[in-house]
Amino acid sequence: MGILRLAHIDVRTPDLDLAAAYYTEVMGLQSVQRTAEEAYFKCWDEEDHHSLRMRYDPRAGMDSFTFRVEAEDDLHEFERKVEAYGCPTTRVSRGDAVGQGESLRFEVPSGQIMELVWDIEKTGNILGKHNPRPTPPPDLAGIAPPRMDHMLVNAEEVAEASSFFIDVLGMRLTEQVLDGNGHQLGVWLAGRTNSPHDIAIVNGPNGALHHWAYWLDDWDHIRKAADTLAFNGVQIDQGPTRHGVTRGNTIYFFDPLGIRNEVFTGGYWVDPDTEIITWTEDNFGKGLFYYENVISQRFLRMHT
Ligand code: M3P
Ligand code: FE
Repeated sequence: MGILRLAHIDVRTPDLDLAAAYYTEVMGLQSVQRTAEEAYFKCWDEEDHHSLRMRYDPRAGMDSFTFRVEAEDDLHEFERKVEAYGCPTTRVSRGDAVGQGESLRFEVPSGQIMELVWDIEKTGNILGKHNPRPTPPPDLAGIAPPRMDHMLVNAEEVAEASSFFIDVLGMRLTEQVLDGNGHQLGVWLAGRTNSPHDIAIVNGPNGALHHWAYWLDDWDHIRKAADTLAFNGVQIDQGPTRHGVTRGNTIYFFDPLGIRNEVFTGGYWVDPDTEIITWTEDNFGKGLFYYENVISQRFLRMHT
């Protein structure tokens, strides 16, 4: 049993038309379903029904984030474990959410709503399964990332949130930042992927979303993404640069309604027995942005 990977993020946006235009034309996602109140998007190489759900709400921010579990029965086991830890859970029935069956919902210790699901509607990627071409059609708009990669949430008590993800949900710690007293300021956690992180947790207000990130295949695509963002007048937050933590190449920017996005590539391959990397607070500047070695206040303090 276990947590496989990030499945989708559900967010609120005060201007659904503007957000949809940005996520399709600039980010280059595929629009899979749209009503007056909500919109569903996916990347061209994703198999699930969607990886991003947006709904209209006057206040931008995250409703919930969803991870897929390995086996159908895992929902029962996680229900027991999460309840035993002291977090009440609820079941969302098949038919109550688009693109998936029954799910388990609960509030994690840092205040975000997390959902676990096994039964996901598979609609396939853009290439198909019959003699597929190796690349997407050349005329995709915008950045067009192949898939969503990871997300980052804030927590007032990083150690408490981190132990929930590790001890209760069984995720693996890959990197951590410790303050001078040995307390965790940030943690990077992997599910069953070989990525250095599927979710990270960094000190900040409970309940907050810092960003989610899309994967790009190489560093040159990060440079092209920066060109696309600048051409479209998107506000860039940081980069293009490299993280010390994860070693990934990155650029951060804001969607038109103020939610931070990242595109990410590189990093290293994590095996189940890879040893944890530890950063000390005095080196956190390099951990964040290896070339600049700065802890930007906007980067740390802005979230939705
Ligand atoms: C990443 C990453 C913060 C660190 C962010 C790191 C907010 O986004 O992909 O490794 O302190
Ligand atoms: Fe990130």
